[in-house]
Amino acid sequence: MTRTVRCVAAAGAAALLALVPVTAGAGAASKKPVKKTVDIFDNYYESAKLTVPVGSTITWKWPVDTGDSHDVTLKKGPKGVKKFQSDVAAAEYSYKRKLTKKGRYHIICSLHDEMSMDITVR
Ligand SMILES: [Cu+2]
Repeated sequence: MTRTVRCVAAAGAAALLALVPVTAGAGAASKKPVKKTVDIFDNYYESAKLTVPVGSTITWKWPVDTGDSHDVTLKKGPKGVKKFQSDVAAAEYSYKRKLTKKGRYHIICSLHDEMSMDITVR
C-alpha cells in the first residue's frame, strides 16, 4: 500500500517538473497578439471564456450547419470600443474582430438570450 502511494507521488512530482518549462514559455509569449477561433454551435460559443493579449484577433466560425441562425454581438465592451455585430448566419460563415483595447468584452447572440461568451483582453 505504502509503495503504491509513493509511486503516485513520484509520478505527480515528475509531471509537475515536466510542466514547468512549458508554462514558463507560454507566459513569456503571452504578450504577443494571438489568433483565436471560436466555434459557434446551437446554442453556445466554444470557448465561452477567453483571455488574450491586446491586439489579438478573434474569428468566430459557423460550421457547415448549426441547425439554427446565430450572430455575434458585442453587448458590453471596454470604454471607447464601438459596438459590433456580425450578420445573422446559420452555416459556413465567419466573422473576425481585432480587439485593440484592454478590458472585458461581453458577447451575446441577439437571437438567443442564453448564448453568451466573455473575452478578457489584457
Ligand atoms: Cu444564437
